[in-house]
This record gives sequence, C-alpha cells and structure tokens, in this order.
Amino acid sequence: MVKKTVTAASAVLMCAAAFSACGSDDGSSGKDGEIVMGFAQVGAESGWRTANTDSIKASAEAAGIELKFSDAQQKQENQIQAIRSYIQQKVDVIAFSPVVETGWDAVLQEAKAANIPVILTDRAVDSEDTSLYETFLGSDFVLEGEKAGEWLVENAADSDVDGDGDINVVQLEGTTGAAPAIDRAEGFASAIEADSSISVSASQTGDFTRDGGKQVMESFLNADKSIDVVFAHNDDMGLGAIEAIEAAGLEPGKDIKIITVDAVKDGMTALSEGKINFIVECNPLLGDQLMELAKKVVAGEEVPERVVTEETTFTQEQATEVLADRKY
Ligand code: GYE
Repeated sequence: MVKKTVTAASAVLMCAAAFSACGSDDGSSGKDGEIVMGFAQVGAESGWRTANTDSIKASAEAAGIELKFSDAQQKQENQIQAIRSYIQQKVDVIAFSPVVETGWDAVLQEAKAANIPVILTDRAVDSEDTSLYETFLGSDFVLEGEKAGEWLVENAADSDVDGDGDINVVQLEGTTGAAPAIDRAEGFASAIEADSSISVSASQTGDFTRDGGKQVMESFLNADKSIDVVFAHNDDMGLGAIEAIEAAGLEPGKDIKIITVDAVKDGMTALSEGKINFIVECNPLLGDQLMELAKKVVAGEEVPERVVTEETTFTQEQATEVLADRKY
C-alpha cells in the first residue's frame, strides 16, 4: 500500500518559517505544545452527524488536541471558508468531512502550500490529486448500499407487498453530490440487479434530513399507489418517510417496507418496533481514530492512505437485543 509522510525536515521548515506559531519541537502550535486541529464539519443534519460531532469533540479532549470546530450547515462555501481560516490561523492539521465530492482542489492546494496536512474523515473527495490529503478515514458507502440491496434480494418474496409480482422501490437519496449519496445508490443498484423483479421507480434527494425525507415521501405517495419498498440513504430520512406513510393512512414496515442506513438510536427504535425492516450500520464514532491519525501525521509518521470503518447490519430482532446499550 502507498504510504504518505510529512517529513521531519518539512516540519522543521514549517517552524522556521513561522516560528511564533510553533510551540514545541514536534511542530505543534497550541498552548503547552498541544496539537491544534481545525475541523470543518458538514452540519447538524442528522442523528449520525450529532453523534459524529460529539465523538470528535470528546476524542480531541481526551487526546489533548486543541480543537477549532466549525459547522458548515451543509454548504460547501462555508466549509471552504472555514478551511481558509484554519490555514490563516496556522493550525497543525486540518480535518474535514466534505459535504460534496467535487470542488476542493483549490483550497486543498492552499493548505498544501502552507504545509498544513489534511485528513479526510467520513466523506471522500473526488480529486485526481491524492497528494492533497494524507489519509481518508471512513466507511465503505458502496458496500453499505450493497448490503441494503442484498437484504432486499433475500427478502424479495415478503417485500412484494401488493403481490403484483414486481417490487417497486422508491429511493430517498442523501445530499446531491455527497459521497454517501452517490455510493449508496450505486451499491444498491448493483445488488438488486440479481433480481429482475426489483426496480427503483423514483429517486430524489431528501438532503439527509428528517423533514426532507418526509416531504419527498409525501410527493412519492401522491404520485404512485403501488410503492412496496423505501430505500432511504439514512435513518433520519427513513423516519421522515414513516411520518408521511402514517399520515397517508398506511402502516410503515408492513404496507411499505423500509430499509435505511446508519443505525442511530431513533432508527434502531423504529426497527425494533417493526416500522423499519432493516438497517445497515454506518459508524459515526470516528473521533479516536481521527486523533490517532492526526498525531501521527503531525509527527511526520507514515499513515495508511485509507482507513475503513468496520460495520454490521441489523434486523428487527437484532435491533431489539442491542437497543438498550446503544450509545447514540
Ligand atoms: O449516513 C448521514 C449523514 O456522511 C456517513 O451523513 C455520513 C452521512 C450519514 O447526514 O446520516
């Protein structure tokens, strides 16, 4: 595997160039020689995101890393602005979860020119220049989509709710252009190819929010009376869809099957109640691994180019078993 390093020599040069910003021999610039991390978060759009933010803040504190945190409210321009301000403040390392995949090269080149290493966390960028970041820590979203589709293929007989021989799926997509939206749709589409009776008849973004999921589901229900299955790219949109389905006088989980991704507490509760039928886990607790990678990167040690999070899936019975201990 290709490894990337920030050499000790370049760390020394960074300190020589901006001596006042360097508080200790290891190149860190915070109070008492703490590493300073600038973190540009996507927003607060979902239960997953809240758990992810809490994890990052708690892990930074535990690791003795000074965290500068910003919330971009799901807007790329806000994230770019935050990254620019971290460059100006000469932080030791920048970490961010890119709201969409494209459009990052210019700002990442600015970070590179300032010798500030960048770590991608949760979501990937689509850039040909992989020298613009040190590593990418996060889930395999294509695999998550595949797991959702495989469950549907295995449960096809039960999922033809109206018994017409065709399994009519509607998809609630995540934020347009975001890695998890693109990849989950791709993984799901490839897995359902195994059964020609399954097809996606409508697909629209609900922006990963509960309200977005509800509104899109309302319009799907108005347009089509033969929906068998909802595949929502996250729990929150699935929970919004449940509200729309109930408001239409139908029973979620029975009249319309629901598959989601994330496995946050509210989603797991709905699964254990039978309102959701299957959840693919996406782990938001990335804080500890991120802080470890940050320390290594700042110290000029080698890190793997890609760190993939381990995840599982949950049926109704499995959700009921683990619900009481679910932390988020
Ligand atoms: O699935 C969704 C959140 O990027 C993996 O973003 C993350 C996704 C997560 O809004 O709930």
